[in-house]
Amino acid sequence: MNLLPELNTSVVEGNADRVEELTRQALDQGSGVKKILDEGLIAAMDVVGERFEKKELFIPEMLLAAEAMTRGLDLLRPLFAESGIKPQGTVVIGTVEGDRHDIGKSLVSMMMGCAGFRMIDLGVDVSPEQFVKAVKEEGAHLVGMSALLTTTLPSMKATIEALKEAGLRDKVKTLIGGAPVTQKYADEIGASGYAPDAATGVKKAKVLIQTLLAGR
Ligand code: B1M
Repeated sequence: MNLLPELNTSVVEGNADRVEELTRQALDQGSGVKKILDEGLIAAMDVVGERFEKKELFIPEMLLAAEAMTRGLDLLRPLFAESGIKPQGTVVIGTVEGDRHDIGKSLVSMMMGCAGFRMIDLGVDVSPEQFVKAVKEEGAHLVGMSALLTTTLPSMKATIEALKEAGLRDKVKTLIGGAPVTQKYADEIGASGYAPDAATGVKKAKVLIQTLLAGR
């Protein structure tokens, strides 16, 4: 019996226990990791992203779906290396210095992780120096920054400046988001991209990393 359609629906519905159960069963049945990931999990998050864009579901449902998917992903992650699935790129993400708002950043981080990126989540109140250090240590392709306070927007600019000073600006792309952030602000501070929501963030991250890798 093909369990993947039900796995897909369970992710969309945010039923984490069922997702864990079905992922285990699908693995036991011999469905490949990549098939489970693509058809069961990632396809479901595409549905969630589309419904969110159409305002058919909202943040709480999106968080539940992301948590449910993470439960399935946790079972698959150890098997990725054996299956030859390569991460799409490494993303260092955090809420910028002075800002402790966590929910939006974590949602973006989870969705990017679900989309196949290797995520280094630095948490909240992350200083420019911490971002720079993590980019160097992890060989990141993208720095994702979140800010919810107008008072912490300048920390995004400071981080981009710090990346430039460390000689990393051409080696890494930057993506910013959060309620007070706009495309105009991204352009002003020289960020590579801006995303108004998590689903767009995933799409932009893919494009930015592809552009970076094409230029190397
Ligand atoms: Co605070 N807070 N808060 N808060 N808080 C806001 C942001 C505020 C707008 C409320 C208000 O006054 N109406 C206001 C900011 C005003 C301003 O600067 N213009 C505010 C304030 C003032 C404060 C304090 C200063 C209050 C105080 O202590 N006097 C204080 C600051 C603490 C600090 O950070 N140093 C504070 C504290 C808190 C709590 C701790 C109580 C709590 C945070 C809990 C937590 O995160 N664990 C909190 C909350 C919950 C909020 C509101 C109510 C909700 C924020 C949220 O989680 N939204 C918020 C009001 C609001 O936004 N309606 C408010 C849901 C989340 C999923 O959305 O984070 O926007 P969001 O993320 C979205 C997109 O923006 C985007 O994708 C996400 C999903 O679609 N996105 C990205 C976000 N990051 C991205 C990164 C990307 C791409 C997309 O790429 C990397």
